[in-house]
Amino acid sequence: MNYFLTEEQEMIKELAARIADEKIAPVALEYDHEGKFPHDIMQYLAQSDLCGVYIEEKYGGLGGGVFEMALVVEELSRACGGIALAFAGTGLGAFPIILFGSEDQKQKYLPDIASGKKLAAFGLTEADAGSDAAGIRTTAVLDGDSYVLNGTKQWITNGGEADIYTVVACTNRSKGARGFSAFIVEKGTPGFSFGKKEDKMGIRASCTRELIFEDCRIPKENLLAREGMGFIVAMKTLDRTRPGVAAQALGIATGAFNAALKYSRERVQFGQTISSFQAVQHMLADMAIQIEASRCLVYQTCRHVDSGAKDISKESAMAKVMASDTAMKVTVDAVQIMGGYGYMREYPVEKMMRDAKITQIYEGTNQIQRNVIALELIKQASKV
Ligand code: COS
Repeated sequence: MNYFLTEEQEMIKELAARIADEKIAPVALEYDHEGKFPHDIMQYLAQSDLCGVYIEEKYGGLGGGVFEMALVVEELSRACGGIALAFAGTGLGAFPIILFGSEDQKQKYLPDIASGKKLAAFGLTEADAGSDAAGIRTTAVLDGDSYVLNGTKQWITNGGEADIYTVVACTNRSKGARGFSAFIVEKGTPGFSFGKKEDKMGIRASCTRELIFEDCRIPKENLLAREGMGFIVAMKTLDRTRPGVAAQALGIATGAFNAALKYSRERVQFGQTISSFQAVQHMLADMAIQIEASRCLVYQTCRHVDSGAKDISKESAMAKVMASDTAMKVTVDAVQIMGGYGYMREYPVEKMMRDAKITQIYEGTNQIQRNVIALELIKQASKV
């Protein structure tokens, strides 16, 4: 299918594809089994100028947007959804600064992210605040020229590996969702430490840790936007990064499909390759249909978001649901086509099936996405 990418987008996609095939695919299983963080792959991305594809040129990026970020995430995820997350998680941490940072904050933080010198992370989730993002308990209290942070963020992608954290905390509990504020916190700030590295089902090359704030004093200038804007910062960020999760799911699905197709043309049973059996052919056809339909929605959603459209929550949620449900279905079917080999840890599809699962869960479960979609549909209908 011709997606009419610009010359620059084609170049970005090809560069990312080359890194995926030459650098990631050969080590994906090792990194997964050992839970190894991909510092070396991030170096390759940095050398190829891909770390800043979604950052404005004046801050050292390539000047693209959500679409360019998604193209990189998709290609990397084809080889390993976990390794791709070091890049995508940095995007999630960077978007609050891109969207709401002051000129000084952008000048200070974005060039290092764009060059790949520093990784970023986003801290919203807490033990008792997952889907209910407004349930966060971490506090930030203004004291002179500093905010003092106390609380613990849970399951933070790139936790411990990132240098720059955008964190949402409560500055006025009585105001509910309007009582939150977002901050930039640098690694190494006294009172800021990390919990244990989580042992996960999938995306094991990605590092997931707690962020612990104990009387952590950060300069007042590290407030993003204004006090009380933290929930909006989080929601508007997620509206722009959920297509990235969709792209990750799309990449994982594509990787699994490619492996299953290749295997079906090599595996001989009853004297013929299993690709000659209609039962297998129909599975392959269904997988391809779902992947292509997801790609159409993900790419068009990215374009819609990058166009500056105001209403993007519904489309962004739709892309995430569609692509992540597809990734789960396609990876399960890839394991089925590959049978006993598919189930073994020395073949890649077992890992892809484990990696796919998180895309239905993080950055808002698919149940939450369906809530967002339905509420938006009802809101739009009531305007007619
Ligand atoms: N863009 C701009 N503003 C938004 C918004 C969006 N996408 N979504 C909500 N808001 C605004 C609302 O308009 C409302 O503003 P007012 O106070 O002016 O009315 C405010 O934010 C609160 O919104 P709402 O009442 O809808 O908040 P809820 O507590 O009901 O939560 C959901 C809404 C469930 C959508 C939100 O909590 C959510 O996205 N949860 C999932 C969180 C998530 O993705 N976690 C993963 C962590 S990051 S890996």
